[in-house]
Amino acid sequence: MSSRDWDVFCRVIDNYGDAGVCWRLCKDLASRGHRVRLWIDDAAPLQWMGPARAFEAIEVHAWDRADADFVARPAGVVIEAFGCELPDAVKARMAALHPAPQWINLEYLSAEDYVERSHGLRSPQWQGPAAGLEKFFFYPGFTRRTGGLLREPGLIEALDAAAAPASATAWLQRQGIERQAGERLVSLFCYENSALPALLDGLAPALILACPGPGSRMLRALQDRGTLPAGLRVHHLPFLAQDDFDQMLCACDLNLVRGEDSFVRAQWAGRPFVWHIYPQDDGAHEAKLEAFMALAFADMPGSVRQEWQVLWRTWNGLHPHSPAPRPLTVPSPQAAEPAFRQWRATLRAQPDLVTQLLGFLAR
Ligand code: TRH
Repeated sequence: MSSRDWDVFCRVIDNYGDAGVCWRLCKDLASRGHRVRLWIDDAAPLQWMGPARAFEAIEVHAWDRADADFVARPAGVVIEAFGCELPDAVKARMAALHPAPQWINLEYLSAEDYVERSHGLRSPQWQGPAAGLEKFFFYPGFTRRTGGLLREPGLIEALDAAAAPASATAWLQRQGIERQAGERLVSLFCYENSALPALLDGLAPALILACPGPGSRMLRALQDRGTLPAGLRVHHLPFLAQDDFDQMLCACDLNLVRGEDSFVRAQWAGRPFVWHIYPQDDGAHEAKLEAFMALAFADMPGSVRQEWQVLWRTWNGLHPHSPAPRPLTVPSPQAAEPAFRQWRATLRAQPDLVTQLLGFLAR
């Protein structure tokens, strides 16, 4: 596959998922020998997402310089991430070029039915600065008729090596984390979550690795008040580089993840996980959560499916398990591990997102 020129446009709506997904996409493309520019309105999180060497391979530009600085590259590819709406000047420069760059709108991830129907659809531009161009909708997803998931070459092998007990222990030691005998290791990355106290009641004995954010703040408040349930210890983490974040997911027995990118990486880690879906005001997240569970849990043994569905719904405050009963029953991660690994194997059998994107552009 010959290398290409890519321009990835990303606007950070809130949190870190928009930047996190785009940064992983850029790193994946660069690692396959492509030339990549990232236009982003808040590049600060990239500094901790790292690694530093990625900045040698990827040109990072300020979004608000795109009007002045963007030079369309013939036969290049422009990625408009998550419907971020390209600046007019960028569209005009694309339209003025022959051949024009290929234009892809990379969408948010969902397991809902509309994804298969909408993946690859064409959107001709009839008016405005992009008149005459067409863009295509590219939907990541979990099935063969979608654009797949970001999975850089060699990822699963690297994660399996990271999960080996000696590597996991060495990684924990490097972070200054000491696990005591018999403790479950649980990562926590979530939004504000009223079910957290109930979950904590059902988690002991455990060492919680708390990522920065609302979960960590709630735990600190409990610690300050001296009301952390017996048998729980907490290690508050700083922001980790994405590679370290992935390694942490591999080292844990149970991962509580959120949003889009950490949710995908938990699946690649192959450990039992619970997803805190990004809550939407109109409640659209409920159907999105159910669609994912319907797919991912379908082939799990009945008892595993049942227990984990209850936990996932309760963690997301969904009827009929809200408010969460205390203590919340946390099923055995060990018993569920084979089922989550099987789901990973199903996903792994599908081509990854960048491979699919390259195939789509070459069609
Ligand atoms: O930060 P998020 O809540 O982002 C969300 C989602 O993208 C959601 O779909 C979107 O609508 C909303 O933002 C606007 O969760 P997510 O997607 O897991 O992104 C977090 C990123 O940060 C991910 O790339 C992992 C990375 N990360 C690290 O690299 N190190 C860390 O220590 C932590 C806590 C996160």
